[in-house]
Amino acid sequence: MVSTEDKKTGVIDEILPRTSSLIRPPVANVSQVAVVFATENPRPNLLIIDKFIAACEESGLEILICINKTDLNAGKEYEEIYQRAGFEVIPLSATEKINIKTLKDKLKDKITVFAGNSGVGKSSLLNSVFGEEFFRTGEVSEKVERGRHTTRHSELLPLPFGGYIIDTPGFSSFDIAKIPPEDLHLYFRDFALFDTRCKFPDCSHTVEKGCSVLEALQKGEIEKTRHENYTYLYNELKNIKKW
Ligand SMILES: Nc1nc2c(ncn2[C@@H]2O[C@H](COP(=O)(O)OP(=O)(O)OP(=O)(O)O)[C@@H](O)[C@H]2O)c(=O)[nH]1
Ligand SMILES: [Mg+2]
Ligand SMILES: [Zn+2]
Repeated sequence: MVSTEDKKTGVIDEILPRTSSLIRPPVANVSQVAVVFATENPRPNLLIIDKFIAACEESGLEILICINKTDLNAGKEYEEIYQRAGFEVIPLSATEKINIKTLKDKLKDKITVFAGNSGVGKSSLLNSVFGEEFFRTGEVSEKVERGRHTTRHSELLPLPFGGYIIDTPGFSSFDIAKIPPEDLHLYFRDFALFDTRCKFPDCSHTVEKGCSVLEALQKGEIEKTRHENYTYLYNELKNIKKW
């Protein structure tokens, strides 16, 4: 008889539950996502960022906003948008080693996946965290301000001070197609104070006159870009559903 060992086949004893999952990047059991973008080169696309954040919220992940390349442009406006929306924000510079200590403190004892467009400096930030050139980094093409997808696989590495990090290849799009449009507002944490107060039971919080989310927007209590991106994504999800 041939043993399992000889046949080089394995037996699955147990399938552990996945505490969190993301469609892209393909990693499981992550406790936190560091959403990385650069203030410049490449400029941030807040629609893609808000879409990614919504998908992370839906997965129940902790979110850390990492604003890199603040040596090129301070990017205070981005810091304000996400701080006011209720996120933890760290302004960083991998090259000038700005706030790396703060980043390290936030990574300690957690499994953090680094996600963000190609060229924003995810691998560079991680090299600063390790204090060594662990990860290969690549230039950003000047002409199109696009990264070169230097990191090709997701890599999990233990941190010397506790916890794990996962460097991922840059992404340019992220799928939130599984979120029903009527649930999308739940994944915009800055709407939470207002959507519960909305007097319309089936409100989309996009155009309805008298909607409390729109009133908060008008009073400046919700960031304009956040609501704009919410509306765009809401309509996108609605159109997907029709097909
Ligand atoms: N000025 C400046 N440049 C930076 C900073 N961080 C990274 N860079 C540069 O940006 C380029 C891209 O950095 P990477 O770390 O390779 O970016 P990435 O996000 O890992 O890119 P992918 O692996 O393609 O997803 C490199 O030329 C880095 O030297 C920063 O804080 N300031
Ligand atoms: Mg990389
Ligand atoms: Zn409403």
